[in-house]
Amino acid sequence: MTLRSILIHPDPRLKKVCEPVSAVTPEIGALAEDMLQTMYDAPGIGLAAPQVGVLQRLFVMDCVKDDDVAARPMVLINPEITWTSEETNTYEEGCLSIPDQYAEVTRPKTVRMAWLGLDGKSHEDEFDALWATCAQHELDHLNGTLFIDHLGRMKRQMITRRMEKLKRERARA
Ligand code: K2U
Ligand code: ZN
Repeated sequence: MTLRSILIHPDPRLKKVCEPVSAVTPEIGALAEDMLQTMYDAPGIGLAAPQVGVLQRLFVMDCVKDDDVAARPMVLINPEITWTSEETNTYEEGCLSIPDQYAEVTRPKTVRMAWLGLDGKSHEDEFDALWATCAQHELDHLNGTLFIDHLGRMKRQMITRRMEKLKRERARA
């Protein structure tokens, strides 16, 4: 297991539409394990492959936040939304690629998703509340969309300028 570096916006790799995973190989399994450990270390409740520089369609998530509840790490390969609720939910989102910036994003409250598991089998399940928000946030990443792309232009530009400043400061350090 290796902790991976997380790309920081703006980065062209975060704006690319990722390629489907062609086969669930041991390398994909190792990448998923690295992504889960990188996510827990951040800490975060989701992480998409392009955030660690791998432009393939997979993400990990574990939205269990209560330490007294067993963790529920999930690996979703080639995920697709198969249904969304009419009802929406507004959540103050953040992103590990846009550190310390938060803004409200409205998304469907419940989604059904289909994906390929590390077991090579097809799965389909329904996600609600924070799980639904996280899954949609991660799927956005696979399509080169960041949560700031759901904001107005001024707010998006302000956050992008802050990240450009952060990256300049990190480069000098
Ligand atoms: O993709 C990522 O950058 C990880 C995201 C996932 C996420 C964003 C917004 C809402 C839900 C999930 C986060 O940075 S993980 C950090 C976090 C932790 C608890 C609640 C919200 C965000
Ligand atoms: Zn994110």
